[in-house]
Amino acid sequence: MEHTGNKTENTKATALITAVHRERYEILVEQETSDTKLNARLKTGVYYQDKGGEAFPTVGDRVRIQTNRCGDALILETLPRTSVFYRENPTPGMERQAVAANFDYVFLVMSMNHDFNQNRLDRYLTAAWESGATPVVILTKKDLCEEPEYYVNLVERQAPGVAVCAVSAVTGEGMEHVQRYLGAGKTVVLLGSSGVGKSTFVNALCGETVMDTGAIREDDSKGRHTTTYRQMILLSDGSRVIDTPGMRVLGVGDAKCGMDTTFSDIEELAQHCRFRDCRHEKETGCAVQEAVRDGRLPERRLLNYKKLLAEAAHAKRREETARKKQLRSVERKKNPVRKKQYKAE
Ligand SMILES: Nc1nc2c(ncn2[C@@H]2O[C@H](COP(=O)(O)OP(=O)(O)OP(=O)(O)O)[C@@H](O)[C@H]2O)c(=O)[nH]1
Ligand SMILES: [Zn+2]
Repeated sequence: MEHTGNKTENTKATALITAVHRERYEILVEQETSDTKLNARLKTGVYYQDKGGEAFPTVGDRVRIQTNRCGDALILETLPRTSVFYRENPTPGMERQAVAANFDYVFLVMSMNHDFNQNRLDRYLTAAWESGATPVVILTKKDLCEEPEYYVNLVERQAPGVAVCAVSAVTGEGMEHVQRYLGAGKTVVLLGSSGVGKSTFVNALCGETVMDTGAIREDDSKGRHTTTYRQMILLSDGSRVIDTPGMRVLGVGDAKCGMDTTFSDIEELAQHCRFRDCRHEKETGCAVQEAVRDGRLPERRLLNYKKLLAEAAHAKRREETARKKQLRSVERKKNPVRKKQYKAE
C-alpha cells in the first residue's frame, strides 16, 4: 500500500496481534459491533521505532494501524505493554525479541511425576515475575499421580503466595480452579517444557482440539534456522491463551526484579551478611551460608540462585551491547523525509 497521506483514503485504528508469521501479522480490529480479522504488514520505513528491535510487535501487542479502502493494513506503532516475555535473538549481537505481550497470568505448567523439577520452577517463577504478570502454577496429570498433595505442598513451600492448581486435563479434575484466572478480556500465557501436557490442557480449556501435540514451525527462506509461529487462541468465554513454542526454552534475561521476588528468602538473609557485597561463598559472617549449614535454606536453592544470577548478569551485558549496536543502525536507516511526511498528517 502506498502511503498517500490523504485522510479520505486511509483510516487509522488500533488492533490486537493474534499471530506472527515471517512476513505478515494476523490482527483483530476491535469494533463496536463485531471484530474484524485482517492480515497486516509492517514497513520499517513507516513503523515508529524508538526502542530498537525489541519494540517490534508480537502476539498480544496492541498496535496502531492504518488501513486503506482495499482493506490492506499497515502497522504504524506498537502501544506500550503491560507485560512482556523476551527471548534471546537467534542472530548474535542483535537485541532480544519480544515473544508475548500484555498477558495477565503466566501459567507455569509442570507435570506431577519424575519430570517435576524445583530448579526449573525457580527459573519459570523468575521469568514470570520479571514479565510484569502474575504466575500461577498448574500441576498436570493428576489422574496419574498417587500423591498430588506432595507436589502441591512442595510448590507452596517453594513459592509462598503463588496460586497452585492440580489438574487432570484428561478427566477434567481440578480444571474448575483454573477458571478464576480466565474470563472476558483476560489473557494467559503458558510456560512449560515439552510433554508436560500444555496442548492437552489448552484443548481441555477450549473443550475442543485446537492444538496439536507438537510445536508448529515454519522454515525460513534459507531453510537453515526455523522461525516460530506464535499464536493466540481465543476461547468462547472471551479469554485468550498465548502459546509460543519459542518460550519453552526461556532464559531469565536481565531478571533483577524477578530474582528478588522468587528468591526473597535469600535476599532477606543477605541483609544480615557482614559484608554488603557478600557473594555468599566462604566469607566470614555470611548469613546465607549459615542458613544452609543449619538447614533453613536448601543448598540446591542457593546454587540455583547463583546460577540464575550469573545468567542474568551475562544477559544484561549482552543486551546492552546489542542495544547500542541496534540503535546506531536504526539511526542510520532513518529516512527523515518520509518521517516528516508521516508526522505532518
Ligand atoms: N493421563 C494424562 N495424560 C496427559 C494429561 N495431560 C497430558 N497428557 C499426555 O501427556 C502427553 C504430552 O501431552 P502434550 O499436551 O502433548 O504436552 P505438551 O506440553 O503440549 O508437549 P509439547 O507439545 O511437546 O510441548 C500426551 O500423551 C498427553 O495425552 C493428563 O492430565 N493426564
Ligand atoms: Zn553472604
